[in-house]
Parts: sequence; C-alpha cells; structure tokens
Amino acid sequence: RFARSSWFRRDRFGMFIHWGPYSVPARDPWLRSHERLGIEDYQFAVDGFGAEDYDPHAWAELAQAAGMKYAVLTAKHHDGFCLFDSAHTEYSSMHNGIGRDLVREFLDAFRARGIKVGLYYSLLDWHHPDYPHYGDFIHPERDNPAFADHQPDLESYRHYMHSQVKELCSNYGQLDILWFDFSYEGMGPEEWGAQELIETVRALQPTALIDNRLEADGGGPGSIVTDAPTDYSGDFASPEQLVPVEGIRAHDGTPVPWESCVTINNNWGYTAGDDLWKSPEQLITKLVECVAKGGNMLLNVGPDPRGRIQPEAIERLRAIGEWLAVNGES
Ligand code: FUL
Repeated sequence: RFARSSWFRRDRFGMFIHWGPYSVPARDPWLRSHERLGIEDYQFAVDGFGAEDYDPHAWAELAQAAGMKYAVLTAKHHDGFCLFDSAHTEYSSMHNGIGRDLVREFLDAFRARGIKVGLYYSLLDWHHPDYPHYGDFIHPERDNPAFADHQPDLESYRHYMHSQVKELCSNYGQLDILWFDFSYEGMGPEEWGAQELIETVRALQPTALIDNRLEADGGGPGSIVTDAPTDYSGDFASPEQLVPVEGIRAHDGTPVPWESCVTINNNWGYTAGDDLWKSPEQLITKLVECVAKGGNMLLNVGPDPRGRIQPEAIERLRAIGEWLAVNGES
C-alpha cells in the first residue's frame, strides 16, 4: 500500500523553503490576510522581491551538510505569486523585474547533489480574481465591501490551478513530492477537484508523493492534525509545528507515513525580528523524536528577498549535520 513512499520512509529529513515576495515586508506569508492587504497594497513586496543573490547551489550544499535528503520549495504560496514560468499568469518571477525561473534553478541545483526534490503548491490563491473573496474567512478581502457582490467563478479558478499543476508536472522533470496546501471550511476536496488533480499528478508523475492536505479535515486549518486523516488518500500526513504523540495511523490501524513540518525560528517566511530560534539541541531532539515514532521532519528555512539564508539558520543546520555525521545511520 505504501510502496511509493519507501524512499521517504528511509530518507527522513528534508528542507522546507518558504520564499517569495512576503520576504520583503519580512513578516509572514499570511500578512496579506492578517493585515487585510489588497493586491495593490502588496505590490511593494512584489517589486522588492529581487532574488539578486539567489544561489540554489549554496542552499543545496547546506541541505547536504545538514544531512537532509530531500527539499521542498514553495512554487506558489497563498499570495499567488509563482516562482516558476507559467503560461497562465504574469504574476511570477519570470516577470516583475526578476526574469528567472526560480523553481527550475532550485530543481537543477538540488538534483545535482542527489537530493530529492518537491514543490509546495498553495491551493489558496489571494491573487486570482475567481478565488472566493468576500465571506471566505481568511481571504485578505473577506470584509471589503467593494467585494460584497463578488461572484467567483470557481470552475475558472479550478481550471487555472489544475493547469499550473500540469505545468509543474510536465515541464520540470521528475518531482518526488507535490505538497498541496490546504483545505479548510468551505474549501475542500470538491472545490479543488481533488480526485481529478490527484489523477493528473499520478498520470504525469507516477512516483511523486502527494501530501494529505487536499483532504477535508472537519473544518480545521487543513489537515494540520495529529490524528490519521478521516479519508486518507495522500501518501503521507502532514502535522504542522508538532510531533504526534505516537505516530499516525489510518483507520484500519495501519501506520501511515507522516512528516512533521517545523520552523527553525517562529515563522515560515523570512521574518526580520523573529529571534525565537530553536537551539540545535531542540532541533536534534525533535528530529530524533520524529524518526523514533516512524515519521519525518521537514525543517524550514525562509531566505531573505535577495535569496540569502540567515546565518542563525545556517549555524543550526550545520550543527545538526555534525551530530548526524557522528550519530546518524548514513
Ligand atoms: C500552512 C500555511 O498556511 C503556512 O503559511 C505554511 O506554508 C505551512 C507549512 O502550511 O498551512
């Protein structure tokens, strides 16, 4: 049943990379929602996102030094800005003053070191006109009266989203993980066309693993739960910022592959004033706990707008790698 994920259950440590225009205000990818910023209010972030020092080879070297075996980059986060070349939007790094396919460069660099590669793709899209605005309880324009009569054409958004997933699965070689994010009240498998989307990925990328966040989760924020998903159809569960008490099981009792995604400080995106760095000891303990319970750890970095990973993160990743070199299996 879980044959596809055999590598994943062996290579238990990966790098998560949250990078995009939200690194400019240096707060969090959620700032548009938290601060109710319209698209225009966010333009300064898009303009300021330059990737001038982006060197994914340096990121890959760091991941390898840390003992990480796979990496997942945000191809698109909730703000809708794409780090890849999409025929369906100009809201991407191909335009807006950057002119680079940041995803392709990431894939090339990590593959060159034998590190498996995955892409995070946000199901939410706060830029697309047909994503539900008014009344959607987390959309940045949720209570903007200008959108009170907004009638989203969900079919059009679904088509856009599926088309982009097809691009990612067709134009970038073999992907090892597709990390979709996330279902919530009002937006779930039906709205996403999850069944069809999964079939598309399976057809184009038969070996890629899919996370479980296309699933409805009973109204919470995505499948960010420690329980086994009620209607499990992904390849692994994705508890967020926590390690489950005793691993995760499907309803029939079978242990389910899982991956705990964890930040090194307290935010996913580059956040200037966030000094809540976990110590190397805390991070190593978390990794060991995940592995001991049959899970993985996907440890996050949030590079700055130029593409530099913060020194505090680098120091911790190297310390983990040194510990693993002595105490790890391979
Ligand atoms: C969540 C997102 O909303 C966060 O911003 C982050 O990407 C995390 C890994 O997943 O659901």
